[in-house]
Amino acid sequence: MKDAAPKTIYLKDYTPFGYVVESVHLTFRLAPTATRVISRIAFAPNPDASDRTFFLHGEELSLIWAKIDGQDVTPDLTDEGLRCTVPDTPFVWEAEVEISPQTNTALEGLYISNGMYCTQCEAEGFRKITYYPDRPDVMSTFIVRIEGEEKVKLSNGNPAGSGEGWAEWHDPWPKPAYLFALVAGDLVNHPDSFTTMSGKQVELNIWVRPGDVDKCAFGMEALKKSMTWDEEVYGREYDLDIFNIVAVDDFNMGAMENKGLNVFNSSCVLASPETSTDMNFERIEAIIAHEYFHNWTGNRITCRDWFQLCLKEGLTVFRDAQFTADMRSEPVKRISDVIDLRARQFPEDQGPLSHPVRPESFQEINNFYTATVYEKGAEVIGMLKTLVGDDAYIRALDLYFDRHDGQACTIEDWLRVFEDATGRDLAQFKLWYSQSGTPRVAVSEDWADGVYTLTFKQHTPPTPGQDVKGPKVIPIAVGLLNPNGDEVVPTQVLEMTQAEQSFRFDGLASRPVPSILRGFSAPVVLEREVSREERAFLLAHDTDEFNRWEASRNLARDCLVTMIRDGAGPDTAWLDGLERVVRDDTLDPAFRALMLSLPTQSEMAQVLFEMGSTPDPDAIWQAAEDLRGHMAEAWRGFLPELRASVAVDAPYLPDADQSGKRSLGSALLALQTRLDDGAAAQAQYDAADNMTLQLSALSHLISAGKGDAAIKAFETQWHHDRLVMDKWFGLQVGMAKPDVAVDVAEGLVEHPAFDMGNPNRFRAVMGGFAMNHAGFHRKDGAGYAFLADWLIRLDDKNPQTTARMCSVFQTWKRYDADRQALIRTQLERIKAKPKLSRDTDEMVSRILG
Ligand code: LYS
Repeated sequence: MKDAAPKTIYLKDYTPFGYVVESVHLTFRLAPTATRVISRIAFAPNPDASDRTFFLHGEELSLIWAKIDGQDVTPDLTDEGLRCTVPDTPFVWEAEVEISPQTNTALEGLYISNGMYCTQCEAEGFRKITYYPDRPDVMSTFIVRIEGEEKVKLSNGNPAGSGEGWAEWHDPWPKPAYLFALVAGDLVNHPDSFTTMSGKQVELNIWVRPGDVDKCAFGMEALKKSMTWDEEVYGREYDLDIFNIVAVDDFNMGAMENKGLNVFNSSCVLASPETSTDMNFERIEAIIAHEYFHNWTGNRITCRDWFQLCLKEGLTVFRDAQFTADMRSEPVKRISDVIDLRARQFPEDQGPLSHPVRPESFQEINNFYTATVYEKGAEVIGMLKTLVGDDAYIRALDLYFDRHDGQACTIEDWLRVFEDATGRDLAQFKLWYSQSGTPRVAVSEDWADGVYTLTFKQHTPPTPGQDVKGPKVIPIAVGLLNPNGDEVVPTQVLEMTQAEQSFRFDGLASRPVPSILRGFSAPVVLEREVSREERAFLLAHDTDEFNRWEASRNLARDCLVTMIRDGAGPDTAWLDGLERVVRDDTLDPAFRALMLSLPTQSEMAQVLFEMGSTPDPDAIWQAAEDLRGHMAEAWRGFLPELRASVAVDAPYLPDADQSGKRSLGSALLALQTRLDDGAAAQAQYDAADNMTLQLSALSHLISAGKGDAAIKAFETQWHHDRLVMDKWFGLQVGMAKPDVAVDVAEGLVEHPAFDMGNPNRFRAVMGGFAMNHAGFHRKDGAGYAFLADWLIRLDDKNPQTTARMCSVFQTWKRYDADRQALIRTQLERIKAKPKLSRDTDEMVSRILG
């Protein structure tokens, strides 16, 4: 809990710890409210450090005894740890502490979820397990002994013996404490094995509660594919005899890459066609890959301090995106990632929570597991790869693994391998790590005497703590089309380094149409006056799928803006162009489905705000409704037939091909539901034999106001399955009509299955509600008050999830003065809560600005 004044930690203050840890030996005597942890840690003075203060982190621990070299000592205890006088030669520290996993509702450290012991240590949870220098630059091998009656007892590394009531594990690879994990419970496994590229046999397991073992096969396949892919693409081999994955019901995030013992939110690993959607399958595949890839990018090479978080997360997101693109469709993955980046990272980067990819200060590091660190961090690596080229990228990565294996590194180390591998100076590129904010790139063009010139001007608006920013290196991928739609200049990457810069193209027969920022080659906002005709031309002819999609997206935005602001009708020329794409059966159905997805209401609010108008959530909602209604009417003649043409009549597979068809089918069904009062959706619901079809039908029925029967039937069918019920909770409030969304949310929290202690359930309702843009922003402020009530309630139990959920208020300055005042009242009410957690306090303070 918060001290008098929250402490800010700065990157510039980094100093190494005064001691190295040579080995760690831990014994756990498990008991729900009185687990004993006995530690024996060999320390030696660190020759690279000057400060010899011996401070060990420790929070919420009861110290039973402590010894140095076998002699009892009495350390000075504070709320944050202990200090002790120690010899100036190597010594052995021993201690016994007591902790209470049963009452640990923060889900950080050692806790109990559904009767099973598990841990979450990243970033700073290990200090809730025992006294330790809990910082990523302190690495050691670990021996762990677990004593308890639980059938299964797991920790990191390789098994090193077990007997009646005990098991021992030995992790030979030095690691920081944040990668420590322990799991114990009556679990069952889905086993398999993998032979690595050098012929080593690795035992693989997914551990779950009894009853879930039939939902592991897909995750296991994903794991084996990830292991093969990392060998083939990055030359990285697995390094232990065993790899365990455990599914846990109560978990604050998606998953965690603990060495040899990945712990997953059960929603991110358990899958079956009946209970999981295509999107769930794709996400599970990606998260399993992400955590597995961390074994090299994160574990073998870790971070020196938490400011370097993007070193492992940005890189690992980049790697898992490459993996998904290889397993599925590259353009579809790219477009989906950009949709996500704009929905989550852009608002963060352009609002009060804006921070650099490598932050320079924090109060609570858990608040920096953000879209900026992860997703913009990955974009930065994508740009680096674009700038140096594919071969040099691989050379740099090989050098990174050779040079830094076993080390705790920085962004400087990372950039230096690229400099050394390529001879390039990356000083200016490094601004991507230190400058916050989304750059805006204005484009103008000139055509004279057969020479076509593109001029770019870059500018990054001020963000908290950073008023003025210098120009960055921006790779801008450009292709040129002639007026017939033929590509006359294939994609080339223009390297922008100055505030303003021009690029010439000679020898063209006619004035070209440019396709700029192909593949979204940099995370910037492009500013260019483009006529509807030119966008429609690109929609029809661009060879770059991303920009083809982008052209339509921009037309959709323009169309919605004129509908909202000027009360105009829809842009029928765009809809004709869109119709041609949607009906073009030579195109991937998944791509066509993305073409049909309209900008979200929140995105439209941002668009309007940037144009200088105050967004009215109700008007935005109405315009989106009108547009969809118009599309349905205009396409009435071919909707059922087109939908039938993409129906899958083979047994269910969650692969790219089938899921693309279902996704297009669902987008078409959404429109059809507007014409037939839900008849087709109800028919799909009744016939569905997989969750994708069942849930898409349910969502269309709810948004048409015809969902009551299906909502009841769904509950009756699935009340026993917590992950499916999360969908049920989320969908009802997410798809509710705006005027009733608050009432729906209020009803759901009264449901006996609502459990605020379970992050998945809490997020299903509160996250689903906040996604209901017009419902959440209801004019009278009832939505804001409802959410604030629940954040205040959750804060005592689970600060991490509370703080994260506060970010739904980050865009508050977009809205009108009345709404801003209502939101401010709620933020101040949260801030005034007695004993507010450090996590929530930091978030609310930053949002208030
Ligand atoms: N490292 C984890 C990941 O794979 C997340 C840990 C979050 C800790 N608060 O992204």
